[in-house]
Amino acid sequence: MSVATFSIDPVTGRLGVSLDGATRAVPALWLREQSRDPSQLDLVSDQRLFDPHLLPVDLDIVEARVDAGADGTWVWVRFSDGHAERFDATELAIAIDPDDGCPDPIAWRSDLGTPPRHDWRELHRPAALEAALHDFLAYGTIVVHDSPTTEGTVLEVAGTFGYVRETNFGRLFDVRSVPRSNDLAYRPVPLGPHTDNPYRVPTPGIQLLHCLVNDTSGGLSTLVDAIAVTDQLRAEDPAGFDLLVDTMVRFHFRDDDTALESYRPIVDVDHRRRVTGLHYSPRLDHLPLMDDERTRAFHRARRRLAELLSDPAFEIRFALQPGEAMVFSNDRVLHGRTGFDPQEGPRHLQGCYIDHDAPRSRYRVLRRQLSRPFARSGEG
Ligand SMILES: O=C(O)CCC(=O)C(=O)O
Repeated sequence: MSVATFSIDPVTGRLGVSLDGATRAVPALWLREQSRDPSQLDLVSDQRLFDPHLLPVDLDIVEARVDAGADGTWVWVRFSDGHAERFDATELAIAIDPDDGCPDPIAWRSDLGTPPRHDWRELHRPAALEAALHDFLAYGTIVVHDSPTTEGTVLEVAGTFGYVRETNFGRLFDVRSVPRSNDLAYRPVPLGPHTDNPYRVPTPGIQLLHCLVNDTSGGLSTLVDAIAVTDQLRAEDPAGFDLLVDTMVRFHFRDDDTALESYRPIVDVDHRRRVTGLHYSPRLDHLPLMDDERTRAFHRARRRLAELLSDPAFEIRFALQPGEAMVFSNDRVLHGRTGFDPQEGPRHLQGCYIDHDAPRSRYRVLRRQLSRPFARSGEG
């Protein structure tokens, strides 16, 4: 990863920044917005004391200097609105290429074997929780083992990582075979890889499934990493990948009390077009009317996505044992299960949802409390 460095152009005297082998001028308006002067920024809340949209559009840098010394490198600037400030070059470099302080995702395939495992009895220890959060953020899934097999434990496990999100299914939902239930998850049928509730806004970020009992020989849990699968899809068919990113699909759910509906793409990407996850549930998606060629191309791409999601090379499959809770990013790690025969004995899981933001926040706070060095993403 290259780090932005600042210099003054010896010919023009303009302040420049070099990044990824190219040097360009630093826009005055951008730099002025970075102000950390106490007259411009409340240092306690880290919130601005001025409205950046009120800066003059023709703002300029009238004088600039880069000073390297024992206390670091500083960029001193005087702006045409009279404001002068000494900026810490390291902080400016971070503003250009921000690091959110969480590990980067690690794409995985079937050779992962099982999700990283963490002992419930240890998670009250900050270092153990930090390690569990690290693995969750990197792999998108962990299994918490040796938790009690009492009803409602899933909420306690969820509370360790974030805040429970209640839905029309309740604060928690029971996954067991119920004839004529309002969701196929509550029948003994196999479930292919899917994300939950793509019809909800926002979709559930993280799902927990906690096993209370499984006396059947089936009902194996399956997980697939959307990042690994879409890496492959993008390499094979970049245009098809783009269609799955750029086509808004309608998802909906209806029962007697609920009517939910959303429009979103099947593949979600971030500002750098890196895949963050999928909205994928082949029982629930409805295409917009597009021209014939685009519709066929979309179908081809979605079919290939489905093949890859079901390819054993990408899937891990395991029996969730009583007392184990599977925690997984609902959009990044698609889940499913093999079918089971309810005549063999009971199978009962309890599930709930939490949002993405709390585990990330807890990880950052724990690292601060444990005095871990601030690491660039991916350095753990
Ligand atoms: O029964 C399971 O293991 C998974 C259930 C499921 O896919 C769900 O509740 O969304």
